[in-house]
Amino acid sequence: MLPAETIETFRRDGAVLLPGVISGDWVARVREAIERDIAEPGPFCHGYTLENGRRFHGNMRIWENDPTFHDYCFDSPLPALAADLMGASRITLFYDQLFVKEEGSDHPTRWHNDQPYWPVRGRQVMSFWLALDEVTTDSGRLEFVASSHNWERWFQPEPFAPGGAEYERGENYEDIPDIDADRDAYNLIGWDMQPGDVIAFHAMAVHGAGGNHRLDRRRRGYTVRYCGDDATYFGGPGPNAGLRNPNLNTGDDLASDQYPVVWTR
Ligand SMILES: O=C(O)CCC(=O)C(=O)O
Repeated sequence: MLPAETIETFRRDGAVLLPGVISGDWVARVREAIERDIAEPGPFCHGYTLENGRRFHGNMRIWENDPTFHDYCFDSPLPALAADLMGASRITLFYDQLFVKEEGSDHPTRWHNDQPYWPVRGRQVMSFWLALDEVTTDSGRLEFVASSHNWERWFQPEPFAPGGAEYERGENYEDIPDIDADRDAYNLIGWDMQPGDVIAFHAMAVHGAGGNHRLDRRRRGYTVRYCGDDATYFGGPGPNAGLRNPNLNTGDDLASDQYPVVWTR
């Protein structure tokens, strides 16, 4: 489905822009579902109000309760694209997550890599971040440290905002360097985006995002995380409690009600 060059870029850099891969129809449906979620967030909501009164709405595992998010995770082009990018023969849905920076919600998203936050091990683990608005530097576009997915460095999860989820110290996890203090030392990549554009990125890719400094535009992002053939459950210390699966043990195959198989070759 994808040009070989796109797959090569994903594997080399750990992140690649997929322009316009999500149709206007999906964008409209996901936007409506986001409003439903904001009005009635479920148990995994991690939204908060900033000191300036502006709102950041975040939530996860929302496909489990909303038919539109469910259908997007299962039936959009994403599972097949994940298989292509990772070279996988089977795709499980790990979970989905919303990142809505309302106008003036200027808190940056801290630099991190995702997999230390997650109870999953393996190399075939990735995400797709969908833009639901035009995204520019001043509205909080994502940035990645190119090729950091190959560093094999597990950075300690920390709360994304004061009062956010706390994390146990993971075994062999280290503190993230201050990337903003030394930006020239890193090969940073990022893209302005239009609604329907998606960034595909590896779960070990170091990334962050600016705040939304614009007062005339929201920055709605919706991310879906998928795993491929070599991913297994991890029950040890470090990851987010809300993503754990009480029915699995370390080393188990992920396929389960919580992490359903959504695509097979
Ligand atoms: O949208 C953001 O600000 C952060 C997104 C992110 O970290 C992710 O999708 O893993």
